[in-house]
Amino acid sequence: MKPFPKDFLWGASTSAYQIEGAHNIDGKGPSIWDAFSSIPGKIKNEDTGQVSGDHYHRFREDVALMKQIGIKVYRFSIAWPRVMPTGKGAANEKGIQFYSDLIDELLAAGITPWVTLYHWDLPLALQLEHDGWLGAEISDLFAAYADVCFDRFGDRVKNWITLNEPWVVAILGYGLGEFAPGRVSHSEPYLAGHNQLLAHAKAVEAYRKKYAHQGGQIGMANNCDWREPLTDSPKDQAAAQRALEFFLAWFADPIYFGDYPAVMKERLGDRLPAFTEAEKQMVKGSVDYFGLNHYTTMYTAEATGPIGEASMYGNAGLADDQDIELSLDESWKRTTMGWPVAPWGCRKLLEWIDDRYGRPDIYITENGCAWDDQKIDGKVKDTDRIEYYQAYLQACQEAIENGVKLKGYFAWSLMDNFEWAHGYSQRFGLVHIDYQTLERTMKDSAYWYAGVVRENGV
Ligand code: PNW
Repeated sequence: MKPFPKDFLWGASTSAYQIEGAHNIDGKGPSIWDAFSSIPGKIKNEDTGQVSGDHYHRFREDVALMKQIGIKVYRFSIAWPRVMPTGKGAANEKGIQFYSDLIDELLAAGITPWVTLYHWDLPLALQLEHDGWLGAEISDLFAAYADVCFDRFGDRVKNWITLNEPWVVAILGYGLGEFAPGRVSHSEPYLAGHNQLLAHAKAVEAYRKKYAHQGGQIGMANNCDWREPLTDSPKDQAAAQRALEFFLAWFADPIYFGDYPAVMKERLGDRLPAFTEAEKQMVKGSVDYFGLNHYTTMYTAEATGPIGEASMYGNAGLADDQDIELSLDESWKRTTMGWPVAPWGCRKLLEWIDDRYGRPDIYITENGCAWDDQKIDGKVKDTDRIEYYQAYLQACQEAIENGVKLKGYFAWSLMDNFEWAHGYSQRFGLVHIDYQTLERTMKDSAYWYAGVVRENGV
């Protein structure tokens, strides 16, 4: 593999509910994921995040592992209900202390924190009292919470991500009911998306107005798969473009251009809320960089009949709103999530973003894969994961050579964790966690990754 630019950032990501455990101690309030995972049938094997990797108690050990791998930047999220148990009002000092200690531990290890403010664990009280992301108050409540985080951590945290994957929250949380809060609707996703954009923009406005002296940067992490036209017919090409606009441009167009894509307005009508002029101005320009979570690729065609099975997967979105039909090539290797390994799609997506949004600085804030662990002689052989990372990093390298301003890459994930509705059945980590004993084992992929980081001289 060709070397990356000298100042390229190498990191790994996690999120609070997926690794912390300690779900009800030191004053933490319940989140919608605590509630959702207590409902029978929602999570594979009835797993919950109550203990998970117990990172809350073992974070010093985990930071030492990061140092060993050579990771230079670490992306984690703050659990809103740990910092504000009911989502508003006074901060919970023990929750603040935990994140403060984690940040200090990272800095002492020479690791730069990248902090996500919202990775899906909404305080349950806000769901019950304010209708979660559907409520008119949620954007102000989020901005007030964000303000507390900037105030308490911003002296040491210089890289912020407001929201993780608003698309997933909207589609899987409010459209397909697969994630918390488990709602099923064809209109709520677009309202939940709208309120997330406003929440993001209000938090960024507060950061820029009150905390400019901290000298940090702020953005959002959007997820998008690549959509490759099934054939080169104009219809399929238009379908693939439309699918990308319903996926990524849904959130990125308001941020870069001040409004939703025309195709969404046309097709959704009243189901897509409209921004006021003042809101357009506030949302436009509300990021300092483009954060991208990317995992996979699917073929896309214009739908010719009823939407088929592949398009019913969560990652199609509401396919009938888009008139698209997804498919895959049976020869493609697929991870245990069922997601195709198609690194060329990563390069094409980076180039699509580069082109559409005027060559922004891009950070891949998540990329990775789930594979079952094969333990051999007490070590985890991780050949498939190494191959995936090699291929996707190669694709990133090609994008950079083609002029894309890709500035950094975060592997998902640092350690095995609670994979949402899949519970502990899907293993994304560079580090293996044995959930019986909570022991950590390094995987081959972690050593390989450490090698790549070293080769690039950071
Ligand atoms: C992301 N989809 O979730 C999240 O940011 C992580 O918390 C998660 O563990 C990781 O990717 C792996 O799943 C996604 O259906 C969930 O397209 C679903 C989709 C995409 C991303």
